[in-house]
Amino acid sequence: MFSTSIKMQSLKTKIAIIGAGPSGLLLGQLLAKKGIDNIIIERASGEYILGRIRAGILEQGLVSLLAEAGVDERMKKEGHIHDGFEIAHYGKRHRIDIKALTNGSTVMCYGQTEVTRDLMQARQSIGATTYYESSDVVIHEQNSNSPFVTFTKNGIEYKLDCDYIAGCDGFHGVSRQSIPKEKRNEFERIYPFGWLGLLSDTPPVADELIYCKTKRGFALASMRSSTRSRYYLQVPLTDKVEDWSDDAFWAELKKRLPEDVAEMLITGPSIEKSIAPLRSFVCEPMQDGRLFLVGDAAHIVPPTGAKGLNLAASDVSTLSKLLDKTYNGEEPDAVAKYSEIALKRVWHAERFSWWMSNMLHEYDDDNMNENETKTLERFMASELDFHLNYEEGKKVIAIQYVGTVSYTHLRAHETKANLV
Ligand code: RFL
Ligand code: PHB
Repeated sequence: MFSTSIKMQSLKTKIAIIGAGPSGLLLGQLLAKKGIDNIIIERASGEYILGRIRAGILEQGLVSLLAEAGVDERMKKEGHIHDGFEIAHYGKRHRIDIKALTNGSTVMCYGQTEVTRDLMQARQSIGATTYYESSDVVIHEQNSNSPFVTFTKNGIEYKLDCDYIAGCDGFHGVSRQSIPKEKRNEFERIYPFGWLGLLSDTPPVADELIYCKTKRGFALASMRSSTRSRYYLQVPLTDKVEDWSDDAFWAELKKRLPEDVAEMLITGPSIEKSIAPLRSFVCEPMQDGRLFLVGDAAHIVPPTGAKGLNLAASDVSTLSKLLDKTYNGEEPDAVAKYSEIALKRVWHAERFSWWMSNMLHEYDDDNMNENETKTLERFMASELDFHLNYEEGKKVIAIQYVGTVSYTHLRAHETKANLV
């Protein structure tokens, strides 16, 4: 039994949110708009969070959600709408015209850093509370009617009483670990390579993203603006960032880009360089009593399909609607459906990201013999032939890239649950 120490400060809110990444901040903002008060507890400083370079591509569902949260003003001015992207297969460029192939859907190129900055500012302007640089965050009694969270900040211990807890604390957070192991069913695939990313203040090499499959490994040419580029290289898991000077990065990238594109590449000093491992991961269920897992706390996708942040936003959308129904008295037990509804979209995005990753990376898997490797290569070559050279195949990529399939699926489940 937990006993409150005399020094402990008591706090109270409706929703305790753990983590001030995009999931936590967006959930906080949407709930505040619905009049549901919440407090965010975050381990890192705001500055540290804004220094992490992550997603760059937002689906229309997320763009609409940012509008609903009232944080889309800067994105509308500074973001770039993309009507398509390219896949280069051993140097041959294929355009996926997402707008034409999906009856008008597009994606928004606007960095996660900027989305987070906009959400932080919006939270500050409504005067909602965030405890940055908190430590020892512990979740208590999520299966009772009075759950609470304890944490420490600046040497002061706090007890936060709440109705519900949203675990928005990413893959390495405490929320998922607070669900007893025997209640969790976890699915995982760790890929035998990582992505080395480089950010530079140089103009992007092309107007649209180019995903490159080459014999030397995968590469991606992406961007943040007309003056800022983001590039990635597939690297072995054993590589360290220190192994890669800027010069070595640019030289390798030039070899992986199609020749005519490489000729246009403008290089410059890196302003950030990091290696991210690739993983597919899902925790089922995404809730335990009054604790809900949201975003990367519940699932991870390899970045190849640009789905992680979009999936996190879809969780946030579903949870905020369910909490609204619960609080406005329409359906007091609505939140019980969260995991079931959210998981439908999760598995669609997991499958798409896994499939794109398999198709576009070079595998050097020690567990396969030479013949198995060659056979797999033939399968992947045929996958690419179908998906890059036939309209039907391109459409399959396009509708999943923009997210319409998974959203249609999610909407069907939300409709069934009376959410829309
Ligand atoms: P985050 O962003 O990890 O935030 C979690 C927050 O929780 C805090 N935290 C704690 N706070 C309190 N107590 C604790 N014990 C805590 N432990 C952790 C952390 O400090 C942090 O602030 O999770 P969130 O909010 O769910 O957001 C998920 C997204 O960040 C992630 O899915 C995307 O970045 C994935 N992703 C992409 N997604 C897209 O939709 N489109 C893309 O183009 C895209 N590109 C990418 C990506 C991820 C990448 N990396 C580095 C993994 C490209 C890359 C390279
Ligand atoms: C990025 O710009 O960081 C980015 C874009 C598309 C992806 C992954 C990452 O698929």
